[in-house]
Amino acid sequence: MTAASLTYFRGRGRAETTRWMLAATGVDFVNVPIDTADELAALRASGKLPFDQMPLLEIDGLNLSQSSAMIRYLARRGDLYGDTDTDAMWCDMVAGVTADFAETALQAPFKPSAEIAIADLRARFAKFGTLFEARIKAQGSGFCAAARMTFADVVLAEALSSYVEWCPDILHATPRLTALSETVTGAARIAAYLASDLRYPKPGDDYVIATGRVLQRALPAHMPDADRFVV
Ligand SMILES: N[C@@H](CCC(=O)N[C@@H](CS)C(=O)NCC(=O)O)C(=O)O
Repeated sequence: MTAASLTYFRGRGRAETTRWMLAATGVDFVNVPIDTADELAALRASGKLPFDQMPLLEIDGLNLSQSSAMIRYLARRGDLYGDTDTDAMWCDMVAGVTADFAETALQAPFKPSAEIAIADLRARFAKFGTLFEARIKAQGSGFCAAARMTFADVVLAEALSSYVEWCPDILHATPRLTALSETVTGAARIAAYLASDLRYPKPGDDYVIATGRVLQRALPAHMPDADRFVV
């Protein structure tokens, strides 16, 4: 029996940290893709979206909104929030800055060119990469928030995976980040997720166009007929 379902565009986006956390905590799930404005309207009419936004995570009889709430719910449920209040505080701090850091990767496919996206990612990594490295060193466990893996490591590794997809050499001077990333992506459940059909590919123009079609909003200005879905 499926334990959870995750409703979102047919792609990674703001649902991807939740997918990694579902995998990390051993929850079977299905992706429920929303491909059209009518499907989104029906979802909104269902009353399952308290703030009208996707992603939607259905689990344990609950309808969860906000990816930050999803990852924390799963962290508590799956014992990935550390062991002490101090661990939890570090989890929240690192997960918070990781969300800021990840935003550049989320925006990358919407940029006018790969060169611009890569320049943005490199600039963002130049700001945060050594700070993450220092945090892992200070923690002393090889992880970023506690003596064992937490959800902060999972979401950090998820963000790094996107940076590496765009900039394969970007971790070359940050050995602790590299090791953390390898530990998380090598964990059996996450490795199985990444190799599965549940894992969507690196987002490209098709994904950007799909988000515009579903949300009926303008595409990035560099795209032809950018207002094609605006009603
Ligand atoms: N902070 C939220 C952002 C959710 C969000 O912006 N979702 C977009 C799609 S990626 C959406 O549903 N937009 C439609 C709307 O806001 O009405 C999260 O991480 O879950």
